[in-house]
Amino acid sequence: MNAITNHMPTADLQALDAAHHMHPFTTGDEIAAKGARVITGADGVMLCDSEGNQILDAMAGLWCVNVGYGREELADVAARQMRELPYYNTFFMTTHVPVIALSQRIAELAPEGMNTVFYAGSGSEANDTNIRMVRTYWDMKGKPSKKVIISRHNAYHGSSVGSGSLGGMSGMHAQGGMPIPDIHHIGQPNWWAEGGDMNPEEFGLMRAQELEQAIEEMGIDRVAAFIAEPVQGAGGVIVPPSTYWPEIQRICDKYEILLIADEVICGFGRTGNWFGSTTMGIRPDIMTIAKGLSSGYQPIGGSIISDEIAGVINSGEFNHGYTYSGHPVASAVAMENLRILDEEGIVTRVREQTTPYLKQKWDTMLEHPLVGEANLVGMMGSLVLTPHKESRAAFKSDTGTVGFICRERCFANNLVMRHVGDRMIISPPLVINESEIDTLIERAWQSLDECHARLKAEGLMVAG
Ligand code: PXG
Repeated sequence: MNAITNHMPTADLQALDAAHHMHPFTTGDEIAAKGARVITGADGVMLCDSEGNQILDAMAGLWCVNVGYGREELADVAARQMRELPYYNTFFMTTHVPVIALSQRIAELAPEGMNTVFYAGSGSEANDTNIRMVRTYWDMKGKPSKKVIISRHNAYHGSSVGSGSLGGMSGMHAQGGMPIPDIHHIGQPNWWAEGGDMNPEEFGLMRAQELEQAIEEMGIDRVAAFIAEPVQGAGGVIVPPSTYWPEIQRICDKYEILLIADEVICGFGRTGNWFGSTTMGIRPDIMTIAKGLSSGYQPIGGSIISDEIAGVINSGEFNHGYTYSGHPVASAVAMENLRILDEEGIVTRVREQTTPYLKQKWDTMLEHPLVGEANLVGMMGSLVLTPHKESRAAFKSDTGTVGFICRERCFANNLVMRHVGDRMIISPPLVINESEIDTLIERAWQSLDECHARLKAEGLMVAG
């Protein structure tokens, strides 16, 4: 067997990759025909590929590399922990120091009354835990009929059978027998696409009240919980109107259903606070965490649980857990990542400096002829592309055609800015500085210009 290294020709690496590696959310034949981009290294906010390109990663990997790439401290902690105790489980009445330390630290950072963590290896696993946790909670409270979890169309909560069912992605539900029973979806607070003639505040209220209608229709004796991302991420960075979350909180309180905030993207500084729930002013009973918890340096996720739920679940045996629940290396790396976020004042800087700076630049993108709406909450933003701003029109071409062209232009200009349908989204590392933000905006503007020119040339600048 020959060693495969960074020094091999890109085409050889691509051929081997296509021959033996099936990629997530990818058409295998397409990747085989075009070849994957081979990322060979990264530092700060920049990626390097096998062709020597320096690419600004405005997605922080997959919304996760909050402290940026190349942090030696995280590598050192991982190596140290691997030497001391590379693995032990947290089943069968055992524990270890990294998981104790991390749990205590998360309890300090979490909102009041949330002091317990159940660990998983990812956000998907954590949301699977949540499904079983809330149903078991109500069972143990003598209300076994409370099983339904209400979620939203176009939500993303993971890709396992349970979490993918919670999510509201129709393309995912079409494959592999999802959703599982007793998951119900209501509308999303996407005013641009679905608000019609209402103003954003009226629309936000209307969408929140769909929760109340669903509870009334199904009966309160059947509904266990509502789950939502404080700001939808993978759905396209959809920022809810200001009326949305207060109304959702009112309804959860009134009917005493559990509120699960999926903080997998919003957590750990992304919105300018430790949790998106703080930014949105909500009081969840469970928070799903992953991604920024370790800045993606190790796979780790979990559920932060209210004292009330922990008290009930702890009174019996919860028959649930993963081999890697509370993995010592992942826990130690997460702990060090939280230290960096805290001691370097990264979360505060996002709130007080970086967000205002990026927002002022991001808003200028509205002057671009393609951009109808520019949203930003902390370090997550979206641009809605449109052929006609005043009527908030969608393109006549299939949804995503224009977004895909724009993403291709971004890639060509050494910028990772993703598309979701015809929305362009960013979620850069939280450590991005002002001159890097300037570069991001320059490359985004250039890419939009090139995209616009191509749409005009191909007759695609047409409303549908
Ligand atoms: N909840 C939310 C809100 C997420 O964004 C998950 C749960 C699942 O986490 P894991 O660790 O199981 O992937 C996520 C993940 C995209 C993209 O294309 C987004 C995610 C994952 C992969 C791709 O935007 N989010």
